[in-house]
Amino acid sequence: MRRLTWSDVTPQPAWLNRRQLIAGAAALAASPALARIEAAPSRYSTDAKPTALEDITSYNNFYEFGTGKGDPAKYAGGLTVDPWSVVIDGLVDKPGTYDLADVIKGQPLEERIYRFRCVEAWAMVVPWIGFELAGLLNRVGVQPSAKFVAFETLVRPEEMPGQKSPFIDWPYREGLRLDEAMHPLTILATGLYGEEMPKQNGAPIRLVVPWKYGFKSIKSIVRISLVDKMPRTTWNMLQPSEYGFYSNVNPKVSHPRWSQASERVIGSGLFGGRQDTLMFNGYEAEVAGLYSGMDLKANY
Ligand SMILES: Nc1nc2c(c(=O)[nH]1)N[C@H]1C(S)=C(S)[C@@H](COP(=O)(O)O)O[C@H]1N2
Ligand SMILES: [Mo]
Repeated sequence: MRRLTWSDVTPQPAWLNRRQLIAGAAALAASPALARIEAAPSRYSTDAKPTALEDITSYNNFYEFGTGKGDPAKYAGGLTVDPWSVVIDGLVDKPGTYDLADVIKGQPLEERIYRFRCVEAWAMVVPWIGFELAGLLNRVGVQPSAKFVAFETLVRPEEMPGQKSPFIDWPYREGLRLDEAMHPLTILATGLYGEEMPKQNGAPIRLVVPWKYGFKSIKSIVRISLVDKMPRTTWNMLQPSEYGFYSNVNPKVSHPRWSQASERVIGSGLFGGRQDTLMFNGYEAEVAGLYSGMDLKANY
């Protein structure tokens, strides 16, 4: 049986233009109906089995659409993702408002099959399509005084019903230290399972930082700012004692209200389906060096 892809559940006209943009006209011309996003496989991909598309697109955290796991799939369909632009500002040589096509232009798309670990202690494996954030940052020219990268999600309460709640001081914000942002594992994802990004997963462009808890991987990005001070971030603003700026996956540092030593595998059924949490979510060999000499308990 053919694997169900996003195009099976999205009416074709809705994704055709976007695919043209993301995949390029050539790929589209070759096979109009069946074209997938052209993306090279990556040596950074895990060989763990990807979570089913149905689970990846129905069990979500995207508080702009509500706090329930099913709310994003229910309400994100109304989000307009075309046109879309991203402001890149702060300590960069080429600040500006970039159309999405321009953000993606020239960046080599890869399939990155990454482990994905929410701070709530559930885990998935997601076959993202994206490109290294470093590629974009190098293109706009990071100035030597920049130390951090700050990200913001769209604010559009007419289309994002969850934004009517003042629970979060919108926009949703996230941030990385510059070396974390420049790390080759850090990507901007524009799709998954070989198709354009489902809206509930952060269309049209989101961050993915696989060694950190999922809330760092901010969705539907409209602003990227290079700054010299550690930026304010949404979950840290809400509950600083529970959610640190770093939020690296760490089985030895418990959340104040639950252990992080093991995780529930999404899609593995109601019973069982737990596995040990891996240091840096399994990316220790690649990223531990970013934190050498740092106390990971103090810098949670
Ligand atoms: N803008 C925005 N980005 C967000 C969130 C959110 O509520 N709003 N939730 C975060 C959390 S807690 C997780 S676990 C992941 C979930 O991504 P997924 O739904 O694609 O699995 O998105 C993160 N990015
Ligand atoms: Mo999360």
